[in-house]
Amino acid sequence: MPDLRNLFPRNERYFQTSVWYCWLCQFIRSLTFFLMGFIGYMVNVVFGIMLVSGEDKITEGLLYPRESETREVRSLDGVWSFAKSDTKQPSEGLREKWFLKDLADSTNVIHMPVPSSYNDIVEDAAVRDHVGTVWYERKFFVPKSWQTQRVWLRFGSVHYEAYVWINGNLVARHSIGHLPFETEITSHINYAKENRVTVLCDNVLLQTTIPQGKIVEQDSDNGRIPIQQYTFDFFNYAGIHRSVHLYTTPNTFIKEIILDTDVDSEGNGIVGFRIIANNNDTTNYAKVMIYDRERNIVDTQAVDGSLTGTATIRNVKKWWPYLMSSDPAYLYTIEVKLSTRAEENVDVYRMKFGVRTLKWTNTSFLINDKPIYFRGFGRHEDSDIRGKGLDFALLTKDFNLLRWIGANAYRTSHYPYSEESMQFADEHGIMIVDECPSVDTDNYSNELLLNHKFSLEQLIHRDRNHPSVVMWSIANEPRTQKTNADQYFAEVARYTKLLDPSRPITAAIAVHMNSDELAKYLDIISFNRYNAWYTNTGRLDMVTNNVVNEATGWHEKHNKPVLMSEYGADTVEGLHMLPAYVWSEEFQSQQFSKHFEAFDRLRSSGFFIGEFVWNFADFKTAQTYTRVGGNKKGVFTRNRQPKASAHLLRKRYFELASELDNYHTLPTNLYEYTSQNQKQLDRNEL
Ligand code: GCB
Repeated sequence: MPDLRNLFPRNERYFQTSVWYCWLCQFIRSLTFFLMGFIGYMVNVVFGIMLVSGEDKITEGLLYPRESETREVRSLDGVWSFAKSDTKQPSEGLREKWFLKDLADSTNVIHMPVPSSYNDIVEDAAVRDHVGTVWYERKFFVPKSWQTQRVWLRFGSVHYEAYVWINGNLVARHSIGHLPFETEITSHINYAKENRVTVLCDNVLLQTTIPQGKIVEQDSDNGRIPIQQYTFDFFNYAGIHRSVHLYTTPNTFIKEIILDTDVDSEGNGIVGFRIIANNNDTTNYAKVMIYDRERNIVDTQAVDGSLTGTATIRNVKKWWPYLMSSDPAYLYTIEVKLSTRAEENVDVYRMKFGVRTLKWTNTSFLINDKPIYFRGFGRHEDSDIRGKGLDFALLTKDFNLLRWIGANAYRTSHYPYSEESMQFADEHGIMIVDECPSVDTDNYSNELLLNHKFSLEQLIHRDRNHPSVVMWSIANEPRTQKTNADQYFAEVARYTKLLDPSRPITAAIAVHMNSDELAKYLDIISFNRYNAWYTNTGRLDMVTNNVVNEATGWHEKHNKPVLMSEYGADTVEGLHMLPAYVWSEEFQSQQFSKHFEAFDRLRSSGFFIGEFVWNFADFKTAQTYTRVGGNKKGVFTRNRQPKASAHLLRKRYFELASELDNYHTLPTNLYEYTSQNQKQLDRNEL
């Protein structure tokens, strides 16, 4: 159980003393940092000291909450009470123990929806731009029947750091947003009375958090205030971003299920499974049933001891990506019934899974032995009002749009997306490049390395059973030209491959290939480049050759498959300019088209495996003069309406499906009728 004495939020120190004293402290701190940095640098240079890996943390449990004959699930989503701390006193609520009574008895509260970011819910810039802690609270009852069960409290994600109390008892603490955590609360629950859950959420990002940020103090009209700085290009939304669940398990329960699927030479599916029960008792035994989509039993296995076994699916229907097969995204269900010596079927858990193979070479990446060509997007979890809050209407709409446009993949730029979205990807056949939350990685330190590795460990633990996940991305645009980047990423890559050797690893690199120290550790090289936007702005005649040369250079240097993980142009919907001019819809379409030419040239050279537009939809960023209402590189607006480029991209993605994946049932409205002659030309091209 965490110790309350360690709980004071990380930015409190800025306000414990008077201003001049702070200046003095800061001067001394800066001097110390400078000296330490200098000494550290000398140590690195002279002795070549390496970053050490330290202690690796291991996640346990966290099966997605699902009902069964032995489990009940209750949602705690809804409207919670909410209070923002005074920015200058982020620990006030802790000192005054607000968690011991109703939040409204300690401070002013307002209504706050869960799940949602809190930033855009109220009309107050102080909430939107808040730095530090906020409080959430709600009440709930649990039925008496739960008294004989274990009761768990599970959060899909609280950004960035969370402390959770049940009826005044601290039950959980978790760092790193975008990832789930849970805790058993059986002994803290009142079964006959009302219960209270209180959450403290801290959004502060430091140089050792994932992603990194920095708190600086600045003068304002209201005195000195902390400002959160970060280099990444999306708004640091915060709050309880994903669903909160209460669920029950029996006393002895299934804690984890780990799957490892393959296809044998006769086309049978091989499903390796490992079941972990909480009691680790070797007298446990389990029955494992595999069902096909039509609910027919296709294999049954009985295991005991280590609860490890292999099921076989005759003539397996493989999981294929969207448009790569006439029956994509085929999912089976595994049903696990755990028994103990004392009781049969104590716990039952079911989950869907797919069977597919992944292989990669120096030039290609294969799914079910067929080369993959990614037609995809970089995305964000972002929308108006909700920020990064999970929203099923939005999720469903986004997957409908992905299918409408003919995409077969996206990267979870730049952090793990919701578990529900991973389930959607499995169901829709969308391949996922699954990214951990490390963005613009810099100022390498041991603590950062531990957190970075922990973020990957939590991500892989959460997503390892999803057939849609085909690759891990270990960072976005890390500063891989800097001192220590080499040792740091050698360790991150080693650790990721150790956790999951069945998938290739990548990172989206923006550093020039001559100074980069990371690509050598990757299986697949992804690069981000904004030709005609950040470089040679407006020059549509300086795109195609540059893209071809850069991709070819990466392949020649490292002899690995290459994909372009970001390209694009900010575009204000409704702005039209001829000839094409930056920010106009014409410019975005023409800039895409220049990339398409490059991609087609690259495809014929054999090592180029995919294209990911930046971005699926417009999204909010920190306020800056380079952004008009946020980043406008979306192919869709923030409200998910298509810009002109969406129609162009749709044609290309379906044409590629037709050319590469023999998918010929194209949407009838792909080409609008213009003339008999044109229609003929379009058809001939396919
Ligand atoms: C990038 C980043 C992405 C930004 C994008 C841009 O390279 O990876 O997070 O949003 O550029 O539009 O500047």
